[in-house]
Amino acid sequence: MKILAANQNSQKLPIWGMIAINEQVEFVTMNDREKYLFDLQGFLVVRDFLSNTEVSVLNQAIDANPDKRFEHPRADLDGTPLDGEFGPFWHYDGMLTWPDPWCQPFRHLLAHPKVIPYLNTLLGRGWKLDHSVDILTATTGCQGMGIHGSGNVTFNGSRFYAYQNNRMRCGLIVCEYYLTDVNPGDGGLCVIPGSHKANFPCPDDIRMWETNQEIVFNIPAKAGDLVIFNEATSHGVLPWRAAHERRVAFYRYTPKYLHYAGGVYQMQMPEWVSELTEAQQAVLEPPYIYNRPLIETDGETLVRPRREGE
Ligand SMILES: O=C(O)CCC(=O)C(=O)O
Repeated sequence: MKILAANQNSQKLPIWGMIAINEQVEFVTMNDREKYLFDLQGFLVVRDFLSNTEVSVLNQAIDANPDKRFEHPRADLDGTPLDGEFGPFWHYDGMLTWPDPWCQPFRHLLAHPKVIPYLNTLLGRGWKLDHSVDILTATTGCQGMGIHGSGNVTFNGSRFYAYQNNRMRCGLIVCEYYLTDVNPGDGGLCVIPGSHKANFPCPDDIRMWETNQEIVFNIPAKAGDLVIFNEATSHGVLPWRAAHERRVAFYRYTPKYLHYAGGVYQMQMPEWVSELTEAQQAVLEPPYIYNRPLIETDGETLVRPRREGE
């Protein structure tokens, strides 16, 4: 583990754009094309994010734990094109505490070195896992889910999109790792591109995919691709029509000062957390600002500035 005091970070960062936040440090950000696309669309597809080995180890872990699978309740979508035979997904949860070695590939994704520039750019340095990690799977006949997430219609401090002083900021970000292919027309995750900036409410018949289907984009991507979207971007799920199983790993992150998922917050970390790297542990810290451990772009080094970039 390496811990640097603020301002001692003289590491030369090799790639992409750099941005100084509160004049303290420079860090690697998303590149200009990615910033343009995310700002424009409210989501981004990062192709080939995971290696074939990473995808296959994640899938092996899921295959080895069929007893952890449970069905999401079927919603009453009668008469809408979103309906299907089963609920929208089968979930798996608790992956971070699955017995070794099955927990490892999920722990690895918590602070994956390649995801750091994205989370730093969209949330500011210092971000945390929010909600527990989820695996969503679907088989032919799974129903969809209504489009939700309402842009700028009302200010919502927990799921917003803001752009100011050359920085993008989001309240809640979803990193959705595709573990099987999604081809055009298969179904699964859909978005209304640009809706993170919407000022008017989405009409119910669009939310239920009954009209204006042409504005709803079902994101095709390959196993190993990463889709990042803002929870404020209107998104939903289209019924799964492909013969193969849909599988995605769902990691939600919030800025270091925000906690979304409710419940009684426990300040005591469970024992298993001590098995993680210090960077992975930093992602599980509760919301606070002062002296928070921030992860450098190598995915290992921690810095603890008094405050930065909120
Ligand atoms: O299945 C997906 O990709 C999106 C799921 C979703 O939006 C939700 O669970 O709220």
